[in-house]
Amino acid sequence: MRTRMLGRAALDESAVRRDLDLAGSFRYSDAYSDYLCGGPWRSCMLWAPGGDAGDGLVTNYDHDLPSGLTRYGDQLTYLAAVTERLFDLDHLNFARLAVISNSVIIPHRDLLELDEIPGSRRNAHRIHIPLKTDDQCFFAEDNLVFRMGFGEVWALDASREHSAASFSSRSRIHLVLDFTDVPDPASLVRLPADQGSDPPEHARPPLDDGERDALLALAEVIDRDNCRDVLAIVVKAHFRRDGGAGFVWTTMREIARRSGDPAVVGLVRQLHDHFLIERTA
Ligand code: YCP
Ligand code: CO
Repeated sequence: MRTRMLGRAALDESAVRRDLDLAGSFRYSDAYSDYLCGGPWRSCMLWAPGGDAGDGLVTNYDHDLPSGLTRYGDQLTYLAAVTERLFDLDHLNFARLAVISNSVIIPHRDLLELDEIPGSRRNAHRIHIPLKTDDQCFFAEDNLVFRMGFGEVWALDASREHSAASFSSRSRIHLVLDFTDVPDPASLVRLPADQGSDPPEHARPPLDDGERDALLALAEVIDRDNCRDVLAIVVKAHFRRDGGAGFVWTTMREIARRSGDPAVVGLVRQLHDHFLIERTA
């Protein structure tokens, strides 16, 4: 499956703003912030297995329990009503607010750490609805970069390589929902089927040879201490220039190789494997 826009949630902007103002006083988790370079990934559970907001790490919830509204979700009456109106709550595991600003997400695949959870209970389908965003916020799936607009309902394939960027100091806030597996994911959402569309590409100029050489010259400065800083530069470049399929991790591996430093080669391999291939938590 590829990421698709399923339709629009027809949100009342002032009602959303009221809920988000209130949510400003909630306690957020910094779980998963190691996926980012820059500001943290802050999240707040509105629905979760057992109904407790918990610590935000999906693997720390008892997936045998039915999902319930948390004490935070309970206060956001408009967003809770929208969620109930639009989605099949029987298969909802988590609904959370996810907030980023001035940050990029390292290209990764999700769900890798959920192997231990029984197939029928673990997250399998993800939906994003932007509640606050701007034109300096981008999402990327493989080598496609696009924007998600306010109120749009996006079905993501989180098992594909994806990434996001906020080049803005204003908070980007998405409602992110995770559902268990069902034969037909379209059945999770109550929206007219004909509203859907593929992501409209945000066209980036091709990365030219000079720019590529400049990035590869980071081999001269990369070390164990600044490896993630170099990764941040390469991920940011991915949102501004089209460097071709697999650009971020190919470039990182080549920078590491050219550095001639086995510690850097090992660290980049470890990061790559953690974000794309295998992880336990
Ligand atoms: C995402 N994946 O792709 C999230 C961010 C880590 C897991 C945090 O939006
Ligand atoms: Co992800």
